[in-house]
Amino acid sequence: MDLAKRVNELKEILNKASEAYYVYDNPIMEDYEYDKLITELITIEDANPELKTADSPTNRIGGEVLSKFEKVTHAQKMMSLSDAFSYDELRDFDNRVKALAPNATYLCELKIDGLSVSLRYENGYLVLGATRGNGSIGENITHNVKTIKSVPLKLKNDLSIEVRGEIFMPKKSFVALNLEREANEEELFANCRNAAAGSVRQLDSSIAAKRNLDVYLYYYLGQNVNTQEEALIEMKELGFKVNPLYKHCNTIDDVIEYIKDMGEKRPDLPYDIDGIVIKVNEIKLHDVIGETVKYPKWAIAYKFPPEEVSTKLLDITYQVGRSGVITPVASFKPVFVQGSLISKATLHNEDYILAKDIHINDSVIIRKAGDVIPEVVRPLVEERGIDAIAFKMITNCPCCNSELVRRDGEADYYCLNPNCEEKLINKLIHFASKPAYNIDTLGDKLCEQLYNAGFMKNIADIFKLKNHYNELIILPGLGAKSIDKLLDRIEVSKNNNLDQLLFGLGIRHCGAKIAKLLCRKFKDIDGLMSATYDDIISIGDVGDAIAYEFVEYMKNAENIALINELRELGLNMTYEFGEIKESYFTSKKCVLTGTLSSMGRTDAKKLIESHGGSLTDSVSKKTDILILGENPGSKYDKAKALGIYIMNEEEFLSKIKE
Ligand code: 3BA
Repeated sequence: MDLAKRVNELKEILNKASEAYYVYDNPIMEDYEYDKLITELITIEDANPELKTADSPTNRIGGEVLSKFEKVTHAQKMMSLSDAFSYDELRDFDNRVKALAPNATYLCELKIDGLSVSLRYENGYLVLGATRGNGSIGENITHNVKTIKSVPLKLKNDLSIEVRGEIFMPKKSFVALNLEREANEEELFANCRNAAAGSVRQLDSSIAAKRNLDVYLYYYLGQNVNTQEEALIEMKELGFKVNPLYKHCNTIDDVIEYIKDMGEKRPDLPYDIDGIVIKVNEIKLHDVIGETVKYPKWAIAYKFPPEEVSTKLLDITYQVGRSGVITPVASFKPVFVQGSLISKATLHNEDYILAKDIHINDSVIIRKAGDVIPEVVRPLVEERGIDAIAFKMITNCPCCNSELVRRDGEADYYCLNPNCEEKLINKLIHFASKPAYNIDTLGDKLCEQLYNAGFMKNIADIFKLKNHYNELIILPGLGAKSIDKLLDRIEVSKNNNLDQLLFGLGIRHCGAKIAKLLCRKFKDIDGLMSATYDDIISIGDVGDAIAYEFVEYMKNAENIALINELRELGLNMTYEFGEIKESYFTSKKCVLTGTLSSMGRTDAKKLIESHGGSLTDSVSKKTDILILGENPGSKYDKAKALGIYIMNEEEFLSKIKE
């Protein structure tokens, strides 16, 4: 076969599929098909590097690591925008514009809360992605820009052009990223913009590749277009992603109408916006109106006030985390902020509350940081009444009453009682949670209930619940069916990989990522238990606080006893490197319908993948096997109609074990 021809074919199909999915939000290919074709392309390119071109979709995978950022001088200065915070200021802007250009009309766009980027194409190929920097000089971030799926690597025409726009992270991706960072004990991003900026300011492009960044373009440099609206349409035709919610307005009253309308839509948009950009639509009028050294006088940004609501702070309560850390929490009269009802917000620690001078019974201003996490902005000191109670940090644990300690140089207080019940419950909750041992039928509430009922005091007890079957099925809210499901899931979970167990133990500073690194190095539980401080430090990516805590944990007699008990209970104690087994499922495309009693969908997918198969969402001619769970959906009918092999759960499990 002519490889060069095949490479061209693959590039064309894959780039088209990606454009349909990421730019037009209109998928034309199944994920597994895409994965199959890209794997083929990677294989050919690896064997024949001369066939890899700049527009190959394999460039998006990332992996290029720079030693420093290169400076880039912008061909045309990237200006900034002047701000308006009120409709009056907008009317002033309109008057200034009309004095110089009486016939001007306006093109209004959403102001995406991300970071500006400039993209340069030469002969149709993307050659440069650069940050705004100080407007004159930015940084070369081409390696990261190439990982953004909606950025065309090659244009349909062989044009040499520059376009500018905003890189952003969708709200959902931001929330998911922070959840993952929390599980890994990494610092959280405050909002979508910081998360996007933090992702493109990385020397290693494989980080940006994982971050689900996106881009909207809004500025088309020096081309033959007459209006901003034409520029947007033209960019869209060239294959760039352009935000569709722009509007052409003839008068400033129409502009204000549009702003109000978008203000209402704002909470429901899948990305953050911080305002509306208003531009004179007629490009020939831009020179007439002019610019200052910093910003064009033909455009302005109306900034939305962040939605802040006042409510009454009813109480400050305290949570005891699994490590014993005490977190003060504000409880206030429930209020709606940007679309959701909230009644609690973390107050972090003593210093935070004292610095903000928050009193109980104060009226407080609440807002959502980064549009998601509720935050107490400040108290309304001027409205403080005689019922206000100054804050004083508690001295004893709210749960077990033991005296709290604040270590030198730390802001947090800790409860050091190893038997503090709230701490024990939170340890169990952490162990069962998704990023740890992932026992999805054992949620927070059930952990608490089983702890309080006396059946589950520590991690080992989870695996002994089956000895209490008759007592468990009569607990309030439970029953034989839910207990069967719970016990099944617990049994299956014993095969989990060792890093999940290690993370689940909740060793101080040992997040999910560190647990993986340690397992990779020491391979099994005996290796981990006998690792010395120096062995751990020699990994390189593990710091000395972690090494110290880890060795201390493994020296402690109670911890050793717990681990030995878990071993006897049959939990997997070796680290699997994720090799793929040759099996019945090798290269088979499976689809699951309904629910399995022995595992959730995520585990079924992992299991099938580790046996060489794949699990996809929808049935097609190419599906090999339909796995039939309880309460199947329409996939069952479709599979029958297509004559696809159907297997029930029992057969699935026995084939896996073969
Ligand atoms: N339009 C940001 N600047 C924008 C081209 C001008 C402009 C923005 C904009 C100056 C957004 C300043 C940084 C910059 C490209 C300069 C937008 C947005 N238009 N829709 C008028 O959505 N955030 N930002 N970026 N050149």
